[in-house]
Amino acid sequence: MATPTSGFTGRRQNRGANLPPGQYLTDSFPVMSAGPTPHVLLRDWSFQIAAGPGRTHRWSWEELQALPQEDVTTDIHCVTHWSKFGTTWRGVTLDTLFEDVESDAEYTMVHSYGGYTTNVPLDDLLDGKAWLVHEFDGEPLPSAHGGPARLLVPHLYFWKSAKWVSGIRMMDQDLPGFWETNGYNMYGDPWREERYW
Ligand SMILES: Nc1nc2c(c(=O)[nH]1)N[C@H]1C(S)=C(S)[C@@H](COP(=O)(O)O)O[C@H]1N2
Ligand SMILES: [Mo]
Repeated sequence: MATPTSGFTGRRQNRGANLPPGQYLTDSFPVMSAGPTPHVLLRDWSFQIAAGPGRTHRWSWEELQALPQEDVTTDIHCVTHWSKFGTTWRGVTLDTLFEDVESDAEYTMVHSYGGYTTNVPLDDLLDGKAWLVHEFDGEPLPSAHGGPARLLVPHLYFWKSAKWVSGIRMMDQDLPGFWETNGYNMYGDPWREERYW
């Protein structure tokens, strides 16, 4: 099983090797939002995976909390060139949420409260590569950073980690989300500097 910790410990001596090209390191945590912060009451909150007609999987806040939780320590990389090392989160791996989802679709659109969208290939959400997180640094995730819950896909640029996430829709073809429509890369690998197209 893949470890939820992406190896922060022991790499500190060689910080440069963990910094993707064109990035600089910051200890602060910038807030990057394309619009106003939506506020969702926990009793109204739900997360759904839409795999097709009649195949929608939905979790309430209580149901999410009842699932196995993982602590994740990972580096994050924003397309605006800042990177932050060793961020700590708590949440549910997408592998758990996709366990009972049956679909042949290879692409997904991630949706947020407030209307933000971003496209991510299904493979990039599975096998220990993505989480639905609701804690940062041992505290409930602040709303500015996507609380009550956001997606965390740390191996891609951080715009793929949708804040205030509301659900995932399976797609047969790769369609652009909000930033991708506005010139950002369809995939967004920081190690290949896939910033724009
Ligand atoms: N819903 C939503 N999610 C979003 C964004 C946004 O504007 N709306 N911005 C993205 C971008 S460009 C980045 S870099 C990160 C920023 O997350 P942060 O504000 O916690 O640093 O969130 C991503 N997720
Ligand atoms: Mo970003």
